[in-house]
Amino acid sequence: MANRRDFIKKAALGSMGISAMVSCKELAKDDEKTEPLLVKKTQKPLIIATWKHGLPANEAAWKTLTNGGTGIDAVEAGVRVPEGDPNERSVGYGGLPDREGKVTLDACIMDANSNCGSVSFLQGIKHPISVARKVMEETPHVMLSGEGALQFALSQGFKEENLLTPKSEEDWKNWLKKSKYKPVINIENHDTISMLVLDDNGNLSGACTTSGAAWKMHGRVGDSPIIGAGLFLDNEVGAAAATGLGEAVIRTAGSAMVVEQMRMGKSPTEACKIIVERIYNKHKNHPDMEYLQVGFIAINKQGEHGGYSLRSGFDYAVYDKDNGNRMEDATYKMTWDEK
Ligand code: SD4
Repeated sequence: MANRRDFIKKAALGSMGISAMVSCKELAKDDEKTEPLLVKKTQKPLIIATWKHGLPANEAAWKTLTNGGTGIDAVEAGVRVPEGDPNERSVGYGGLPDREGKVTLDACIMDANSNCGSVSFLQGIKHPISVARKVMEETPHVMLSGEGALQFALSQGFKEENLLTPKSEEDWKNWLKKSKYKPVINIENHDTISMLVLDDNGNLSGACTTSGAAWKMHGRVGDSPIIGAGLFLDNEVGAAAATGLGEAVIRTAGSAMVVEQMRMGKSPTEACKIIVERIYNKHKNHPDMEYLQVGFIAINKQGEHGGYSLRSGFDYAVYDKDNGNRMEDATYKMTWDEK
């Protein structure tokens, strides 16, 4: 544990030399597990996105921004990359299905004016994020679900298609043999993409999209389409997004709370850490604890970014002008061996 933490610390310190501005802050001294959390500041624009599929997603978002697109154009273009990739088994086309073999998708999007749109339990549409954007721009509502979301998507010209790839179908049939439900995040390759952008004008945008927990009950909706849970931003303060077990993030209004911590002056990493600690405290005696993983990413208006997860293994992609596109390890509370 110490070694990995040292590694993370050193890796982060190593990047200090090339970062535009970096400072170091200590958190509460009474927390033995606390490590110095770096405040990483970069030039605008800045894009961050969860997990390794964040790298190609960031590329697409960066291209959109630098070709004159808005922050919303960028986050939509970015997360559409893993949505359309059949090899990404946790987002959009090729995502692992529920226990009935249906791929059901959740997504949401939010702009700097607090406009937002969301779809949940949507089936048969490859790019739920683009439907969420249409909900935001073309309807008086924030959220459409299930059959209604599908009807709306079709009315907007989206094409219905089979999202269950042969590989996902095979995995589902194998799972059916035991039918054991255990949504182990970042082990079962079950990773939502959440993306946050701070554009050249200092405005924030965010998007989040997923096929949700593999083998979930039919009809289950996670945190990812819920504004305030899977994604939240306040253009006066900052933006945050979640990955991990959605039930735990919903129970704690996770992303909204991270933004509120930043409003109270915490750095993005500190803010994420405080809410992860809260989730841990509320779940340490909960049956979900055995496989619980939750991670947050956050950026603030000053161009600082950070991430923090309950358990090891969470990383996120960061793209800025100075350092290009790269992965950063999130700091974490505990390893998978720790209770
Ligand atoms: C969900 N939060 O549906 C999503 C899943 C996820 O990394 O983020 N996995 O609960």
